[in-house]
Amino acid sequence: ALFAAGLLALSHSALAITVGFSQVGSESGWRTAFSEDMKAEAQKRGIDLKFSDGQQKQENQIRAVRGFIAQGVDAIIIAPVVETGWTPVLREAKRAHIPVIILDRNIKASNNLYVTRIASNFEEEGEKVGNWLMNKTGGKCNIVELQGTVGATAAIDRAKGFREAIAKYPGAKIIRSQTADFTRAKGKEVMESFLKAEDPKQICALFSHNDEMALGAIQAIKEAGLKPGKDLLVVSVDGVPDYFKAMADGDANITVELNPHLGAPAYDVVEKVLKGEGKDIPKLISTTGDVFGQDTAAAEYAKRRQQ
Ligand code: GYE
Repeated sequence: ALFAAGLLALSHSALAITVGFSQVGSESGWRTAFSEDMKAEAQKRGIDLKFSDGQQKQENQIRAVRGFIAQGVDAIIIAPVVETGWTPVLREAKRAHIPVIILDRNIKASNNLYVTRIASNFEEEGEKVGNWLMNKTGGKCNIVELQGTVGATAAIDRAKGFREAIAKYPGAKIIRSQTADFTRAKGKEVMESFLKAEDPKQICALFSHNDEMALGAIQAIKEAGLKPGKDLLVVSVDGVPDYFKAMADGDANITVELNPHLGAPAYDVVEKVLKGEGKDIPKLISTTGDVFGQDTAAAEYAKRRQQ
């Protein structure tokens, strides 16, 4: 029986698909939800997942991908921190005949170096936030902006979409803008510096490129003796449970939801490609999320905290 069990384990591991996944890091609640989803979905499907956390450094990610190639994994998934600099390592994967799938942020590389990219439309998210804010303020608003990681698509495109939405309103101005690397700690720190550099009464709204930085900024706004969500509007992107709580408490105004459940669509692509059915997969599989506000925040928080 022991021998049979051993054989079974052997055949199982020999049959299992091995996937290497290079993740950006764990900078935000959205990111950790995404990592959890990748792990849970792999387990569900019996996929042997090799997970690597790049700690927001591209060189760590490139090293991880080279490691996956050396191990001879069946497929590689990359959630890239920044857009540029991927071509050499993607060429190495191609030479080793290992298919690569890109999740979330974009890369600047020839599209024959990867199968597909599965992502949300970040420009549209920025636009949705901008439209809501212009509607709310009648187009008159001094805005401070917390940007995401420099060189990351989520930062570049959210900034762009937001600017497009406010461009037609001469009374809307971005008076301060700085990166806080998508983290809560830096969000707090940079917001503190904004509040010192400007007369806080002159700031109408904070646009944060993600909820995590907004949550840090809310802390800073409170410590400065102001009411976030009232004295100063707070608008953001992601839809993490903590931010729904902040909206329910009146500390934040809106967010655009970003789906962290990328595991199922990503492994669907992997399985298709490995069966030789990858020919007609489009180069971009795109989704977009809805705007959520204070009215539904308590109910949404109750739903999401259990997940
Ligand atoms: O909004 C943020 C994260 O790349 C879209 O990265 C993603 C962003 C997300 O850490 O929370």
